[in-house]
Amino acid sequence: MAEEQFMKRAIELAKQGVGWTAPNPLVGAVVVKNGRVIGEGYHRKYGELHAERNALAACTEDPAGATLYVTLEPCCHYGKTPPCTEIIIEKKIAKVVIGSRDPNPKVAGKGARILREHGINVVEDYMREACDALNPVFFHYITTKTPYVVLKFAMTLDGKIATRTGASKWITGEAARNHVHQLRGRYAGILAGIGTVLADDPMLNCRIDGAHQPLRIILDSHLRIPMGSRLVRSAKEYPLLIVCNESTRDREEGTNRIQKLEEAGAKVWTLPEKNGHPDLNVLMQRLGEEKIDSVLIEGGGTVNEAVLKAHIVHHVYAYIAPKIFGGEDAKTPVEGSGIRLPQECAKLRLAKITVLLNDMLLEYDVEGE
Ligand code: AOF
Ligand code: ZN
Repeated sequence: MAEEQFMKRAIELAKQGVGWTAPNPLVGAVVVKNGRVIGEGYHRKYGELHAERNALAACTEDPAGATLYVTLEPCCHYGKTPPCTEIIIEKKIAKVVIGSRDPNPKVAGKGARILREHGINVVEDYMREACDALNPVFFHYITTKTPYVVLKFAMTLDGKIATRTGASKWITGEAARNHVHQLRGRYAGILAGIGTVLADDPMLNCRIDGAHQPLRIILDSHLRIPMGSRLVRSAKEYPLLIVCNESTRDREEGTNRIQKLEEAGAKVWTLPEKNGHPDLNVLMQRLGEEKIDSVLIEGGGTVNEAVLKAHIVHHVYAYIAPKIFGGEDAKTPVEGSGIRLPQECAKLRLAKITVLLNDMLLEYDVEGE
């Protein structure tokens, strides 16, 4: 196998951890001796062994003198697990080929240095771009301690998210809708506004067997969420967080509602307000403290406008269906008052185009966020 194949394999292995490693990275590792793979591993779940240790433990023969391909720089700190550098040295690995650099301040170049100090041949930045693509969430979270925020919407070719009567089932086809469930299994939290809840009574869970279930976060300034909604009724089964204004809690009826929601299994956060709604920047800080490293926004136009205005969005998924609804009253992905001048808008860079049967998925990175 060519060298590239070994790192490609490590990347494939890393992906098997999708949804389960948050807020830690996706990492894969392959041990190669005499041109043959003798061990493979990946980071399976937050708090469990790192990829390197799993790969070394899985070796079918003594890895002394072998090369380790790993998608992320090995760690050198005592965290939930002992440093990977230690086991690499102990097992007498001769060469370590690293994809991504680790921006975790506890590692950040020290892992590679320690290996070199022990006479190991270290190659850095090997297929770095492909390895970096595994972990935009981790790279953002470990350096900012706030979640990586992804905005998702589905619209018709003429930019509508519903018809003029508000009907929205369905805009995209089945392949695109399945894709959304994959996203829900990938991100730690999923956020929507109370408007969407009242209009659609959604579940906002991931309907893929065995997938990770995201924390369902509802922006609900005045606690209007019905106790009979599917979200509240399923709160003991799928985690639910309702975010309201501090002033809502301070009213007597608010206190009662919070108590009832908590009894139903939901968590309720009361946050300081900004423009009459929970301050989104404070929310992001709080979610970060709770180890929520990523949030998928499935908001509806009001929430979408609010998150864009708060400059908290890092990536956009826009599904475009081959339909034209028309109608000046038909809703669009971003409501509110909008911006005044073209140069005031967020700068998006086209990152990827995917065809999903008859629909298109356009992905963008938000620059400077
Ligand atoms: C992982 N899995 O395969 C690698 C990681 O809290 P700990 O002890 O699990 O350490 C987490 C840090 O270790 C993480 O932030 C990253 O810098 C480094 N590498 N982490 O969870 C892995 N290789
Ligand atoms: Zn490690």
